[in-house]
Amino acid sequence: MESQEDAEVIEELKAYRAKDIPYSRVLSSMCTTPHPIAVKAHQIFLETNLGDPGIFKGTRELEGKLIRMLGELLNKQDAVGYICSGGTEANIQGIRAARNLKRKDVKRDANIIIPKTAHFSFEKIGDILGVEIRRAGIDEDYRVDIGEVERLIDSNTVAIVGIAGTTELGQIDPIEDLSDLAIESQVELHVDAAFGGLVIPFMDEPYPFDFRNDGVSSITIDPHKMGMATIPAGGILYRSVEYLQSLEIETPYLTSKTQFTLTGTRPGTGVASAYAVLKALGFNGMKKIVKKCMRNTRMLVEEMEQLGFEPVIEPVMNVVSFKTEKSEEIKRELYRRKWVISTIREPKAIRFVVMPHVTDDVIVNFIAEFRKVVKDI
Ligand code: 0PR
Repeated sequence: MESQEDAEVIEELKAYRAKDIPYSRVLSSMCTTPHPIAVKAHQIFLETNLGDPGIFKGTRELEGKLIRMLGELLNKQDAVGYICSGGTEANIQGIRAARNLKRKDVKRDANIIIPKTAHFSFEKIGDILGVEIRRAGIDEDYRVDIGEVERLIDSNTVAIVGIAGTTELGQIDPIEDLSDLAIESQVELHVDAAFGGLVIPFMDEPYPFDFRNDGVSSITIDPHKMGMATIPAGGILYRSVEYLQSLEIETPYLTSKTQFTLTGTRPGTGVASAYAVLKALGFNGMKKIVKKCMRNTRMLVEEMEQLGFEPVIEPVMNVVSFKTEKSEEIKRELYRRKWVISTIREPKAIRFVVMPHVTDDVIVNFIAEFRKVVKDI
């Protein structure tokens, strides 16, 4: 039986948790309610620590199996990598490996070229790794301008970056062209598919953003976004083992002799929950989820167009932004009414991510409230 003290702590925790906004009112998040099978898997792996894989041999084996599954999805069955804390860590490790491989001796003065539309995690990368971040402009469809990337490359460039599913618009950069450019210029190409990695392969006409392009060196792909895994579960995959080796440090007193991960202690829960979702749903199950999200995205677009709002670009995936000069006021007023949406930098627009929890009921409820807000503003 639960002691009096335990019961009191649990009550206290529940009171804090009740202050959180439920996902049914959140249209701004790239995370979602974990799939029920993910929750079950998470519970089984609660005490696992992949930081000491000699102890958690089974968990380590499962991680290998998940990496092979993701590799297969990204069209390279023998890709290597690991499950990390999220897209930020995956991007850090992608760029760190590129820098280490290209700069074996002198690590100073390296630079990378990223699209202007890249996620803010690249700001942290510049700061942590000390690489110069050069930003390339975009074309009228909000894809990176290849000509500008080419002009920015010089002898100190270690990597160029393409985004498959930009945070603000869900757009996909021309990865095929970036791949050709990377090969020609002898630089690495890191693809940030933190969001799109578990969307694009399940779309009706999937864009080839992955290892099929010979120039692609590493890919970020996060199960804790569209993979419906429990948080934290990010993924970094590399074309070959040299990239991992370039990250290795010695761990003399552990069950393993070296470590290539950024964090030491790391959970096996993300591995188990991500694996469980992909295995239980399979390719067709994931396809159905993505199809529903795309259908709901179109439903949201139709409703918003009826209210006079125009999307910045026709949605490519389940992320869509609508132009409005009053983006900040709208976001603030909706938040006051306990609805969460986000805004984007350029152009002024309000942004929605139509995750699996954004069902047609959620959209109907949201639009009813949104109508009132735009009338008042
Ligand atoms: N790369 C891309 C393309 C991303 O969109 C994100 C996160 C990352 C990398 C970084 O991933 P982690 O946050 O896992 O390190 N994009 C979301 C965003 O900025 C993250 C997010 C998720 C924000 C849920 C809010 C939220 O409620 O929108």
